[in-house]
Amino acid sequence: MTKVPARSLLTDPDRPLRQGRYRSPLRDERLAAWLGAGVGVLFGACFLTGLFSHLHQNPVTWLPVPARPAGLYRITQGLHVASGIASLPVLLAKLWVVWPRLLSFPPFRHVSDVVERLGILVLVGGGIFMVFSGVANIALWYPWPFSFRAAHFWMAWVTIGALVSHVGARWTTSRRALGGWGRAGASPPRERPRPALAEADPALGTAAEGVHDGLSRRGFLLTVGAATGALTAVTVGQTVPALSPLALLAPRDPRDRPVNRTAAMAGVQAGDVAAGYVFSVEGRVERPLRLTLDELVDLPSHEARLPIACVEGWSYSAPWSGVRLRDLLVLAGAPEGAEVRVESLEQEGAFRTSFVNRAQAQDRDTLLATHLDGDVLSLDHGFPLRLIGPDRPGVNQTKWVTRLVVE
Ligand SMILES: Nc1nc2c(c(=O)[nH]1)N[C@H]1C(S)=C(S)[C@@H](COP(=O)(O)O)O[C@H]1N2
Ligand SMILES: [Mo]
Repeated sequence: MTKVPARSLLTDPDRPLRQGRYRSPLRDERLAAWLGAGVGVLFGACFLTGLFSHLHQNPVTWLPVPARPAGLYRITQGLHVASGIASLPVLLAKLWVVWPRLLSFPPFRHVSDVVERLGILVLVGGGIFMVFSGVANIALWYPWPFSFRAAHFWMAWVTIGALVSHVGARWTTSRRALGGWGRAGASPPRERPRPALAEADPALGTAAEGVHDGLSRRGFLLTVGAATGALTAVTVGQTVPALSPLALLAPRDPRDRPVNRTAAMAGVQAGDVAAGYVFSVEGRVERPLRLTLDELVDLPSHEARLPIACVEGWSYSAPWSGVRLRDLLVLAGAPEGAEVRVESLEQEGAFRTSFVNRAQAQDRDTLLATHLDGDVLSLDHGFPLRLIGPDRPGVNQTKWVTRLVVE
């Protein structure tokens, strides 16, 4: 057996990691900067909309979520899922463009190189984890022992932290590569000479080398854009009605009024509901209420067209009708500015209760609904009574409601 010295992997002309082996006119700084900007915008949008969703599910008193516009959560969460999915091809393209640089030999010249590479590892690993765990959650597939929500939330901070420090480290180079935007009197981007990574690092080629036998930079960007657009098109139909026929990769079709957790899964049985259903309003009220279903249905009913928007990205807007929450609060003599905890017949499960803040409790469209699309609710959609309110995530639209506790 011939002994191959370790370094030959990097220096032998025919070895894959040899310097300069991955020369391509596409591997230049300008393209890297463009793709980096794309990843930055998509991750940024995904992060902010994710924080908004977190705030809905983990309310804090000093920053109450608004009740209006009614479709706000539907838009932010649609954007969250779409931007997360769309970021994947852009992230992979960016990695492809810069990876010879990540493998260049010697691996680092300064301590700062090590720090930068570790940061990139966290950014890429974190980004891939975020998209993977999000998509797995959409598929209701949890191939890990930890809590999805906690891991997705904390990893988002780690990833965005790595993104911010990477942007900080690359800001000057990227701005130069993008043509000095934002500087007064800068010439238009295309006319500026483009410094190539190859100047600093022989592992990278430059567009100026004239080896234009493959894709052009524009062609490459268009391909990445098309991949991103196609992924978006086959998923975003779960929330944009006009595109629903295209939503091949979205597991649930909103036109079918999907159900994530059925009554059977939640341990709620039709028999139990029929036998002894009582609806009550308790807590900080002057006149606690106990109503049968007939008494509840005799109260004035209102109709509201409201979206139901699952955190997983699917949503639809439909006519709901039932009793206004604020009417029940008046009936029970709840104090001004009351906030409400809504409880389900469901005994266990993360979504058996939800919180309604002051603005949402007072909104004319926050209903304890008995009907959807003009029909009595089906057991799976929460019969006999479910909460539906403006600007709330699906997880907070509690089904099989049996009690309100005024706080
Ligand atoms: N009690 C209870 N209510 C619940 C849930 C649940 O698991 N238990 N799931 C929620 C979630 S995640 C969503 S998206 C909506 C979906 O409503 P639907 O099943 O009527 O479509 O119900 C919400 N209400
Ligand atoms: Mo949901």
